[in-house]
Amino acid sequence: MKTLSSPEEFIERLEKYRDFQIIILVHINSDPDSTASAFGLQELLKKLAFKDVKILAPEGLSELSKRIMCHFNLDLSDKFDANKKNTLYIAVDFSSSNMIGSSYRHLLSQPLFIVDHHSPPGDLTEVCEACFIREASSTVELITDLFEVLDIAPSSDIASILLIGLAVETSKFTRLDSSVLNTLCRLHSWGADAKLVSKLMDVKMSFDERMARLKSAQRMVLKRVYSKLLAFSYVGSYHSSAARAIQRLGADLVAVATESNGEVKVTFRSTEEFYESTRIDIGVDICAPLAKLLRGNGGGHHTAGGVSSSLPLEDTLKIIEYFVVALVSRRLGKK
Ligand SMILES: [Mn+2]
Repeated sequence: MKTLSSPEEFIERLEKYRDFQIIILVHINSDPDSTASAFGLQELLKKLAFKDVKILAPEGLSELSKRIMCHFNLDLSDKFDANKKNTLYIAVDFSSSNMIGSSYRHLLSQPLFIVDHHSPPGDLTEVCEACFIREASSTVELITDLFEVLDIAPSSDIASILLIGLAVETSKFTRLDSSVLNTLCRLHSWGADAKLVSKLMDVKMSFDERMARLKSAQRMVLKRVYSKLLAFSYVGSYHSSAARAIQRLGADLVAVATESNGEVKVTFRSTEEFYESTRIDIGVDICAPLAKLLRGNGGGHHTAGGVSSSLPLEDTLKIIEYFVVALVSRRLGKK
């Protein structure tokens, strides 16, 4: 693995690929962090006079990402040649191969760069040419770092898009730290339009999403371990949204599973308070070991993450519940 923590080095490595076709890849159901980071990076590379820089969203964008693109009149219709010899891929906001559908994984055998904020780093970091990875609230923060070190200002539209990505990833700045604040100041100085955050983020939830949230609450298994409330559930779709909903109901940690096209996925969330009092990092302590147990992939950061599982939904849920309850009991039992 060639992990680079410095943005300067990352840019330096890119120089070698100046004459390549560069394709920025976003993850499945690209969220505003991934989408904003891709457009930010595309603009930065164009300003650095890289000529051929395109964005590829192999498996679509989230509803909110679509809204952002529509508002700014952006599209992803750029034609690119998947067989072109000299192609460099840059994965933004993911470093695990399960974040891109199996029919596109072959693309990753080409030279690959990664910009990502998830930990622990995923399997793609083993095969990439270079990766700029640091723990941060969002990939937007890392893209902002790149503009900053190069002393290049993004357009005000890109600054606004990055701001929305940051707002979504920090739940409208409820997870605020000095690094987020610093990024906010920079985006503000580049002309980001703060009013757009509420305008674009306040989307009425669809009937199906509300149904999924309510069903997940209805099916929830609740466990109390010392003073912690742990919730486990499953839904047919919108599992991330359902996890957020159960967290808002009052759970300290929540896991919601879903099964689609024969693949089982689980999303985890915990509160900042849960992390502070248990030091259980969802990415490191839950998703990474569970990925092995479930023969899948996984990753995340300290209060959010996900795993895929090769086991049936019911077995997956049992293992997760057992694993998480035991982990929390051990951590808190020692205190
Ligand atoms: Mn992200």
